[in-house]
Amino acid sequence: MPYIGTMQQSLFDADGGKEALAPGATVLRGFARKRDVALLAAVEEIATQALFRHMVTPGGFEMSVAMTNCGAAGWVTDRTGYRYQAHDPHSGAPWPAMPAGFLALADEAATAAGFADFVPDACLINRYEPGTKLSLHQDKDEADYAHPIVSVSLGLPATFQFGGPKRGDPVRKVALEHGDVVVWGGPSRLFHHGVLTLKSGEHPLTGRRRFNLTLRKAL
Ligand code: MD3
Ligand code: FE
Repeated sequence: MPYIGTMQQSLFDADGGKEALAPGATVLRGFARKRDVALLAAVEEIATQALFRHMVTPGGFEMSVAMTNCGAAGWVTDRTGYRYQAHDPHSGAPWPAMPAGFLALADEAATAAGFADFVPDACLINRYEPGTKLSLHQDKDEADYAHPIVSVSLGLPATFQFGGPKRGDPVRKVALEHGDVVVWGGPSRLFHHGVLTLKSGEHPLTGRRRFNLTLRKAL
């Protein structure tokens, strides 16, 4: 077995394994767990420069999930629409740089799920508190859907829901816990998905919060 293959296998032995959710969609249970403290420290540092905020949808509703970004491009929404932009609209400054640890985790997870050479340029950071949710939607503001999306869950557990290419397609529920990583690509890249209302709880590293890092190649 080549060295890289052996290394991936040992990573799977150390964490919870790999589950196929749908064609192109893979859950890597516990894949980010051994880096949880460093990932959360990086989120905290990013949030000192680009504050978490509740953005407004084009329809005029304030999102219950608080968001910030790092990387060359950040996802934003306001009354004029959804888009990626290089500057934080709150401060006017460029988004904080993507930490090297985010890039490494994204590439390792994508590789483990069968997507080579994934180099994200955008990381949306979502912060959930009990009572908050993310309604069913598609991620379609990126330039090229051939790239996968890597999602990292930290803190309180959540129930993730995902459907299919059409809004009315049946929806499946998946429990996502601290350290779980999901890679979405190929046929499932444009599937509808969302997060059910977060239940209250207490996590030793994040308290009453869940963070989700969504690593994307947006530009
Ligand atoms: C399925 N975030 O920020 S990540 C989002 O947990 C978003 O905060 C959720 O959906 C969260 O847009 C879920 C999981 C995810 C991300 C992208 C997908 C699932 C996806 C793209 C296609 C299909
Ligand atoms: Fe999404």
